[in-house]
Amino acid sequence: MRLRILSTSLPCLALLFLPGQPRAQGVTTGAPPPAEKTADTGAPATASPFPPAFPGQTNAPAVTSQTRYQVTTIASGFDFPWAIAFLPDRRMLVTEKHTGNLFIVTQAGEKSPPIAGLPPVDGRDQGGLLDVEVAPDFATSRLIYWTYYEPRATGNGLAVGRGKLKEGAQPRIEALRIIFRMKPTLDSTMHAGGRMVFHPDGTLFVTLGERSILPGRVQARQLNSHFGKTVRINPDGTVPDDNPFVNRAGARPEIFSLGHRNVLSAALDGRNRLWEVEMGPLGGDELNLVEAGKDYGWPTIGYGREYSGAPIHDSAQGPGMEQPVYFWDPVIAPSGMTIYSGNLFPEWKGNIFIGALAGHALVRLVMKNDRVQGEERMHPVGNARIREVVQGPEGALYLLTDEPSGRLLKMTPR
Ligand SMILES: [Ca+2]
Repeated sequence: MRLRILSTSLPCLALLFLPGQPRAQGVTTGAPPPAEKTADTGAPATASPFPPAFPGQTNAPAVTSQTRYQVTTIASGFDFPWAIAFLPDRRMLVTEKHTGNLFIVTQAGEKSPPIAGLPPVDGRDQGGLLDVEVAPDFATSRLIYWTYYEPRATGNGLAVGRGKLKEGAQPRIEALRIIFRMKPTLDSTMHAGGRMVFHPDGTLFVTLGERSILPGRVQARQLNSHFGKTVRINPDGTVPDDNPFVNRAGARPEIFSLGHRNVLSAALDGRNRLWEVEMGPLGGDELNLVEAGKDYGWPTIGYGREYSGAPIHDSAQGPGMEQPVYFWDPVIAPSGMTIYSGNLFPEWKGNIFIGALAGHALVRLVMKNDRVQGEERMHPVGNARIREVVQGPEGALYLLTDEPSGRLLKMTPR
């Protein structure tokens, strides 16, 4: 038991917090499939002990964008920034993970003082201040939303705060409310999840990790726990009456989907369907099309193994559990995600962009009929890890780098 707990958390730490850490190599236990080349790394794909369920579920053909782009730095000096959200006038909100600071940044790179009035965060490891979103009705409500690891008397847990943004020389949050708290409380600084997506139907999706440690992991498919779930709530924290488990005795009614490990990427496509990428074990990062009431299988099924090399699953498939649209082996260590719908880069329409902590890459997926047709590893920021990618209102791609003096960058056509 203890060995398994250590094996799940410590290698994650190494992967996530040591800059320049080499990618975890394939392991020698089990019977890996024959080594193949992945998109552009040349690394053998030998970690997964299971073959894909269908052709193209992993290791898609490498593609190369024909579009030329340039990358400009808008601002820098952010202490491990995590997320970007756009105000209606194209200024940005930028979070810093460990400090819990939230800034307003102009397109010219002017940075406000940290916004006052946010609640304290547990900023250790993978916790802290994570995602930020601007209310769809911000012009009238002035509301913004953020996710954070909340310190609690007996541990911690992800929470969603909201408040009115009051601007001025010292911007601040007024009318603070905590609209959601992940339950139960447990003490873990890992696998927080924390991405938010507003749906046009007015609801808010929030992704919740399973906490990494075994007492949390085993709850990922249990409906009485928020761990390892996507939840769907109204902007005031109440539960939509058409959520899939509202009439299930013992189920937490906020749950929308279950069986996730650590979803760090979430975005809507052109049909307003929810896509997520989750940080998996070794050889098991997953892209999922997430639908109401569905079970994505963690920790019962999956394609990876522990970072120690130990097996996790008896099978990669099981009754009543969904297959990922795609999995990565070797892993990419996903961060932010956007599905491109802008006009600045016509070639990229409908492509899924995912920030990758491993390999300093921006992953571009070319999709067809909800399958990955091609994959590109772009390297727009050189030797830095990408923590966030989001499409701006004008169709540019905005990035954050994951480093002590993190940068806010913009990709535009060249
Ligand atoms: Ca899964």
